[in-house]
Amino acid sequence: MNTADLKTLAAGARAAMADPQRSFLVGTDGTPRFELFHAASSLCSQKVRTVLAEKALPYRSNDMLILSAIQGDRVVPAEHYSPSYVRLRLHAHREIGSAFVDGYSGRTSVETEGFDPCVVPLLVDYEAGRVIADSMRICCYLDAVSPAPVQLVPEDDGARAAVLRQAGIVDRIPNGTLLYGFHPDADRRPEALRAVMETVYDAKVLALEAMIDANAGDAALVAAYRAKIVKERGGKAVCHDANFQRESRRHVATLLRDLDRTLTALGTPWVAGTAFSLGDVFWGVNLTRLAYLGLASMWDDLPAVARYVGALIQRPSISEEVVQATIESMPPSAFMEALTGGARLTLA
Ligand SMILES: N[C@@H](CCC(=O)N[C@@H](CS)C(=O)NCC(=O)O)C(=O)O
Repeated sequence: MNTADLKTLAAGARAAMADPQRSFLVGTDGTPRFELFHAASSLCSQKVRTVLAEKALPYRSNDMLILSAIQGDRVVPAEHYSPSYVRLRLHAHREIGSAFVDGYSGRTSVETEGFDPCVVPLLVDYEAGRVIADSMRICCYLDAVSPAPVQLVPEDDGARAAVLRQAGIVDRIPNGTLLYGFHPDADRRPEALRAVMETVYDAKVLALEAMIDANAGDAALVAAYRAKIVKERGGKAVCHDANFQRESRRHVATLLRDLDRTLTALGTPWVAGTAFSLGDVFWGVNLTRLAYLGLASMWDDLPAVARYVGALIQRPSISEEVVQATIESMPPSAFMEALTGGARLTLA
């Protein structure tokens, strides 16, 4: 896409944000190469922001509201449902080629679920005239175009495979279930979050139906919104399903035991060796989310994971873009204080 068209769509996506102050420059470059559409609280966005921070890359940050709200008889759509933003994602989708998402598993991986046209994050690269969707692809792209000062995906084939294996494991964790689902035995999510989750799917579907009505003449947009509705209806169907919730948590417990074994066998500070890598970025984000949800007890008997969490949250990029961002953008969770000892962690 040419730069003028990219700029027009990006400006449209920004214009749909209720508060223009949530669009700002990170770094000192007045016209940065990159623009990121994301949300402070979003796990996938945190991965990308951590990579940008590791590389000290300047960018325009658009911190979007990704929850739709029902206000009286009116629905206020999430900002990432706007036509301009979804058109940007559809453009990025052409590079990926997979089908649209067509159901709900609790996972958000493009690799296993298909492409969701109505999510964050999204990266615009004005220099290359490209739009990149999906956190895994965006992180690998940023690492490739800007390998200094820290290369997060090594060039050596074996090391690269080990890093991408760990990032892939995290990419396929059923985070949707953990955040949106009502666990029958031990739902430790903050009360305010649970309250939101009781109506979140209805708000999403109403908002998406309103977007279809308002854009009925645009077949591509309508198809995108329809795919999203299928996924969200699927989420609603299982959010109170006890077996589904228990099974997701059991699966995560298995992954954590595997992680403990990997860390113990390696004996290195990081998950794929002595160098901090994209695997650590992904685990740092996900382990922080598990702690926020009150699930840090899952590594009570996993000493290598416990040590790893301690090291991850001391890393300035993770401390700022993940831990601090979670505290500032999500309903308060007492479990975050347990993770940080109540202190702001930024070391820089
Ligand atoms: N595979 C995608 C998943 C993106 C995704 O599911 N994003 C979530 C936040 S982490 C989102 O935008 N949720 C809002 C919604 O579904 O409406 C990626 O890694 O970028």
